[in-house]
Amino acid sequence: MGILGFFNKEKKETLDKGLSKTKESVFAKLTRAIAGKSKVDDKVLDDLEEILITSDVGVETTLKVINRIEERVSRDKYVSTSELTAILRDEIAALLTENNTEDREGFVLPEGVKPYVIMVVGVNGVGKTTTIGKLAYQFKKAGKTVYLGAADTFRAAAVEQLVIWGERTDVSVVKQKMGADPASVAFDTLNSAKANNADVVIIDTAGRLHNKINLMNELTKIKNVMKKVVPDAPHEILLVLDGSTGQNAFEQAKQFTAATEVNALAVTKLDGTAKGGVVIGISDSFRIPVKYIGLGEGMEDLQVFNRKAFVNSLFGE
Ligand SMILES: Nc1nc2c(ncn2[C@@H]2O[C@H](COP(=O)(O)OP(=O)(O)OP(=O)(O)O)[C@@H](O)[C@H]2O)c(=O)[nH]1
Ligand SMILES: [Mg+2]
Repeated sequence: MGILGFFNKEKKETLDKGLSKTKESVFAKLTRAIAGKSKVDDKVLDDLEEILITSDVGVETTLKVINRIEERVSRDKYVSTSELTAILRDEIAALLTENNTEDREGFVLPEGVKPYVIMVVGVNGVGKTTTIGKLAYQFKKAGKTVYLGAADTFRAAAVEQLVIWGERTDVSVVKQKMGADPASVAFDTLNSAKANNADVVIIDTAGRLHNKINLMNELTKIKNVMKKVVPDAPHEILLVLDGSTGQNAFEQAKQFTAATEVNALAVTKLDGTAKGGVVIGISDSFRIPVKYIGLGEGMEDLQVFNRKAFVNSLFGE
């Protein structure tokens, strides 16, 4: 087994397929930038900077990557353009893994925390409910007892959508009527979960309220009510970001992390977009780890984010 031993073939295929648009776009630009050139010079580096920025890596992260490559070029004197993708891959992987936290292997819950409570937040349409369904599937598959709480009571369809995911994955869903108090739904969910000795609770929340202040106040209220049942809940506040919105996802991450105690990120919809580079920028720019990536609408299309696997998939191994 290599470093990616746990990362099986099927998962790699989903990742490669999901990232293919981003990869094609980056490579097309790279090919153009180095056409007719044999050596990495200032012009190539300038073009590379532009490629990374237009691939949604973000300015700050791009500059770090360029600096690293510049250092390497000045150290090695002659760097051929044919080495450029390999160098990019190595330097981006090194940058992302520098802050030495290990990538997790698989959908694992911390030991001794029961129920482990995950509150899922994010603006409307980013993929919260779908991500919850996919997580429910994975935890259930791992033999865990899962409870879902339909605390997005803003729309009737939201509750139904979660109920469908509950049926599909064969896990319990706690709900009330549309318009019910979301905090009350969360309270009920935690009580049921506790009474049934559940391993994990995932709370869905509304992404759309009358305004941003309302939304943040409501999230705070849900959090506080949950503590009455499980004092250290929520253990995880998972912010879901739509990767296909590129820099917008970045902005949302900034706003949410400033307003709530988000401690995990999920970046969805990386399939079908050329903006997958945004994961590199987000992973580098926020202290909060990108925990999951969404690569499709199916149950199996959520992966635990692995920085090396991601960069390898994007720039070839
Ligand atoms: N292609 C693709 N589609 C996704 C992914 N994740 C979610 N979606 C789709 O995005 C749409 C919105 O997803 P939801 O899960 O309903 O989003 P939400 O954040 O719960 O939305 P609200 O409840 O309205 O706030 C759905 O059509 C999903 O199937 C993904 O990783 N890839
Ligand atoms: Mg939803």
